[in-house]
Amino acid sequence: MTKTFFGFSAPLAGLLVLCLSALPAYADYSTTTAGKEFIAEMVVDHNLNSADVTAVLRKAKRSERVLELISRPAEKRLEWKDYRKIFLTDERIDAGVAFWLENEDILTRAEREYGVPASVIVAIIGVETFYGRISGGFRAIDALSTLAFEYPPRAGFFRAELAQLFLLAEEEKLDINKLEGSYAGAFGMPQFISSSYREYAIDFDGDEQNDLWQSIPDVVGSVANYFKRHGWKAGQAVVEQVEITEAGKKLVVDNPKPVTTVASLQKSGIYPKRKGIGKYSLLQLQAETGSEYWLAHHNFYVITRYNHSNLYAMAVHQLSQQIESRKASR
Ligand SMILES: [Ca+2]
Repeated sequence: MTKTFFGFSAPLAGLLVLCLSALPAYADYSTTTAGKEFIAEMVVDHNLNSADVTAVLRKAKRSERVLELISRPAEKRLEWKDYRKIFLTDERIDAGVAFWLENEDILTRAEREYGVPASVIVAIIGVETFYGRISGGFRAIDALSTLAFEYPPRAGFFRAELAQLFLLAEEEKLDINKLEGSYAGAFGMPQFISSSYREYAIDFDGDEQNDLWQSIPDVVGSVANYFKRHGWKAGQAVVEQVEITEAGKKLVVDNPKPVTTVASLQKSGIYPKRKGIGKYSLLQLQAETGSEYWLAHHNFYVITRYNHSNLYAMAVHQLSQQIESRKASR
C-alpha cells in the first residue's frame, strides 16, 4: 500500500474516497503531538498566547478535499495545450480589459512606481482568481492545518505557512477563523500565501491596512511590489518563440532560470531577437500542433517566482499580451 492515492485503480480509488469521507471532520490537532509542538513553538518563538492558539487549532477542520486537490495540481497534470485553454479564453481576456479600464488610474500609478506593466498585473489577478471572482472558498485555518499535519510530502512548508497565518492575523488584526482562501492556503484576489502576504503586501490606498481581500488598490500595488522585489526589469522582454535546430534541442531545459548564454545559443543556430540580459533558458512546450520552443528571458523567470511553473508563467504572459492588444483595439 505504498502507492500514491491516484496510483490506485478507479474503483478502488472510489472506495477509498468513501472510506476517507467517513472519517470525522474534526481532528482536534491541538491534542496531537505535532499540534502540541506547534502550539509550544508559537508561544516560545512568537510570543502568542497558548490558550488562543489551542482554541483556534481545536476548531480547525480536517479537509479531505484539500488533500485530494494538493496531490494533483493542474500545473503537474496538464500539458501546455490543455493548460492554456483554461486561461486564454475570450471571457477572461474581456474581463481583463474591463478590470483594467475600471482601475486604470491605480494600475498606471503601480506601473509608474514599480516598473511592472499594468498588463502583467491584470493578467496575474486574472489567472489567480478571475479578477477576484473566484478566490477559494476554503477556511485558511482548515486548509493549512490539514496540510501542515496530514500531508507529509510538504508538511514543513505548510507548517511554516500555518505559523505565518497566525502572525498575519495578529498583525493585520484579522479574525483567523474567518479568513478564506484556496485549498493550498493562498488568500485574496492575488492569492498570496501567508509568508508572502506578510513580506510583500502593501497599503496602496492609504487606509493603513494591507487588505488583499477587499482593496483593489492594495492588490494591484502588492502584485507590483512582489514583482519588483523579485527582480522584474522594466522594459525588458519576457519570452520569445524560436525555430529550433537539431543542435538547439540539446539546450532545452525544464528550469526557467536563465543560464544559457547567447554564445551557446548562436553556436546551435538560435538567434534571440529581443534584447535581454544576455542569458536565457530554452523551453519546450506541447502545443496542439506539436512542440513549441521558447526562449525565456529574465522576466519570464520572475513570473515563475509567483508560481513555480513554466505553464503558469506562459499563461500569465500570453494573457497579458492578449488583454493589452484587445484593450488597444477598442
Ligand atoms: Ca489599504
